[in-house]
Amino acid sequence: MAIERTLSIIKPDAVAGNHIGEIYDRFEKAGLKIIATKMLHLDNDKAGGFYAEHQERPFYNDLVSFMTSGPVVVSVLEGENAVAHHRELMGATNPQEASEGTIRKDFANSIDENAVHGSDSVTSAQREIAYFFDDKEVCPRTR
Ligand code: RTP
Ligand code: MG
Repeated sequence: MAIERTLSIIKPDAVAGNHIGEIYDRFEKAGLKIIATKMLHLDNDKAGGFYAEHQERPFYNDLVSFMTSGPVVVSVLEGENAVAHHRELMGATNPQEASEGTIRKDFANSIDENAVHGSDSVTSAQREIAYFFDDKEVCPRTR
């Protein structure tokens, strides 16, 4: 399997719930390496641009409003098959449909406030990582 990179966002509900450490623990225990990270309070332009693909969807305004409601933690994860592996750890978009033991099952309350984001393809991951990080802010392991 290929070594990939993917973008993770711990969303405002999970930051407010004090779940940053527990979510990071799941990534690390699953073998995903955190190779970049920052905490940000997104403004409308930054959050709206991130979710631009959903601009015409009925939930877009609520999504941007939620994503700007408090700080988020944005990270780059690296590992084998990282894009799909991370999505498996996250669980379904709607936490009511998420499998037992997934992040959304355990930490999310609704489809609108669902704790985490993860890139949905390698192509999206490349775009999303560049949206938040300069090359020099990404720190692959040297040991
Ligand atoms: P994300 O991008 O946040 O990782 O979530 P996702 O891939 O699982 O879902 P996506 O289809 O990309 O949707 C982005 C976010 O929009 C909200 N959403 N609401 N009410 C709805 O039908 C609906 N569909 C999507 C969710 O909060 C989702 O995370
Ligand atoms: Mg998505």
